[in-house]
Formats: sequence, structure tokens, C-alpha cells
Amino acid sequence: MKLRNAYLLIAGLIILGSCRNDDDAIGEIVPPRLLSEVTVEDDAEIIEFLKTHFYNDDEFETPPEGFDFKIRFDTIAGDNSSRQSLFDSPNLITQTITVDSENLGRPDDDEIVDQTLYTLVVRQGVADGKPTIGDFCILRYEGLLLDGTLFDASVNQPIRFNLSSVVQGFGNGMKNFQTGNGPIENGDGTVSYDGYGIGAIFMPAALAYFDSSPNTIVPTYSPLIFKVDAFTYEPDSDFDGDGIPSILEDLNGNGNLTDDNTDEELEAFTVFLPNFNDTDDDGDGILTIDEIELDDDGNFVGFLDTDGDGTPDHLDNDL
Ligand SMILES: [Ca+2]
Ligand SMILES: [Ca+2]
Ligand SMILES: [Ca+2]
Ligand SMILES: [Ca+2]
Repeated sequence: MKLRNAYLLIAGLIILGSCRNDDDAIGEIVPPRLLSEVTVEDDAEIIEFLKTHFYNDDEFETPPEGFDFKIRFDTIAGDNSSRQSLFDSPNLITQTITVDSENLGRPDDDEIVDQTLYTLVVRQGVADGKPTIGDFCILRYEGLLLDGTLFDASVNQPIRFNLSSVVQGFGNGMKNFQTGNGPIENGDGTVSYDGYGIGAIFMPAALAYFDSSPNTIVPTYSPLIFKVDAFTYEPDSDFDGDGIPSILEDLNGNGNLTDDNTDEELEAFTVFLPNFNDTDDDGDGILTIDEIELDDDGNFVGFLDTDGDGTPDHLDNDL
């Protein structure tokens, strides 16, 4: 699995030409592209795909015997001319997510651009609740380019993802899915799930790999599709074990845990640890778990504000 954190992108990275066009000279350096420009292009490509394709909704509505509950996309044409497009499907959810070029390793571009994320929920899961980007989720996935090329997939067994260690569009798409029941032991060492959420997430490059590539198949600046099966999730996951459910460490509530780093200045010459991955969020030498309120079982109860200045103790390093 090569999904990666956007915050790991290196500023000023020079991308060698991927030679997708015949007139690209070998070794030619492709200048970095602007977030604003890529956004418009990607959204147009995704909408084009959504308007010209349909999925096997008939099979999901009346499952034929032996149906594998996999989504299949096809072009609206010929015998399929009357099929409802993905774009017109009542199962398509759109979300707006604001992306700062700084988080793509481009602070000098100084751009803040809204992205549209499209999630097709083909079947909702039977379990209550939906994962957040602050949770671990057990799932299965396939990553595709818009032309249908498979570039990545989980194989065989379900995989467990921290939804903030994967590309931003993935975690934010997963939060639209109710999950299912399981794990159910199959008796041969494998497990399965039933009643889980099924769908696909369509994301612009700015919510995926932007100017980098997870492998040689994915060109830079590619919009992507992930087909997903949302098996189950772990509510109130705590990625750094500091006692705070990770979703509560998205301080600016923007669907991105990687851009909240309270002690960023202190970490300027060391390791940059966003709060969801930092056990001492304010860098005052006192662990966060010792600056919050927990019950006798160690479960999160709430924040403390000892000096009453409106900043909770774990984010207040002059306390
Ligand atoms: Ca955030
Ligand atoms: Ca930090
Ligand atoms: Ca933390
Ligand atoms: Ca602290």
C-alpha cells in the first residue's frame, strides 16, 4: 500500500518529466503546476467520467444468484444509452474540502482552493455510525485511474487503515459509509464481513498524490477512483495513544489531521509531528495524557483549562 501523507511531500521537489506526451523530450523537467489550474482540470475530468458512465445498479437492486457485490462501471452508449449516469445517481454525495498549497509542499504558491470530492454509496452498511478521518477502518479497496487502469489494491484479507495515514480524499470519502458486521471466522484462518458499505470515491489530485506518484502507473496530477468495501471501524480511535480520540485533534475541523500542529515552532528544527501523531501536543514536556481528564478506565472524558484562558492545558505550554 503506497497511499501517503500529503505532509510528507517535499517543498520545491523537481519532478522529472513523465513523458506522457510524445513531444516530451526525455529528461525534460516539467515545471510544477499550480493547484488552482490542476483543480479545474481534475474536476472537469471527474465530472466527464461521472456523466458518461453508469454502474451495475440493477444488480445491486436485485442481486442475481452468485453476485459478487462488486461495482462495475461502463460507458453510457449503445444498448446502455438509457442508463442513469453516475452524476445523476441519487447515491452520489459531494463534499467540498479546502486545500492549502502549503500542505502540498508548495508554500510559495500561496493558494487556497476548494476541492470537490465525489463519493458513490452503492450500498450503505448495517452498522450504526460512520468512521471519521480520526479512526482506524477495516476495509478492502481498489485504486484506479479514470481510464480504468488498476494501480493499487488490497489483496485477499481485509486491511486496517488509519484514515489519516492515507490520501486525504480517501479518508474523507470513507466517512460517508456505514460499516457492517464482522469479523466472521471462515474456519480456514480467514475472516469475512457482511452487511458492509460498498461504494467508490472519486478524488482530484489535490486530495490524492498531487505532484508525486505512488508508483510508476500513476502519472503526476492524476484524479483517482477508489472502489471500497467498508467492513468495520474502531470508533474514537487514538492514533498516538495520548488519550484523546484523534478526530478531536483536527483543531481547525478541515478534514485534515496533518495540518494541526500546536508546537510547530518548537519542532522547526526537529521532527514535525501533527497533534494526532504527537504525545506532547504543546511541547511543554508534560505528556498530553497527563493534561486531560480521563475516567478510572483511562477513557477520555474532556479537556482541562486550569488557568481559564480558553486554551486547554494540553495545548497551553505557558501554563
Ligand atoms: Ca486540520
Ligand atoms: Ca507537534
Ligand atoms: Ca496528540
Ligand atoms: Ca504537554
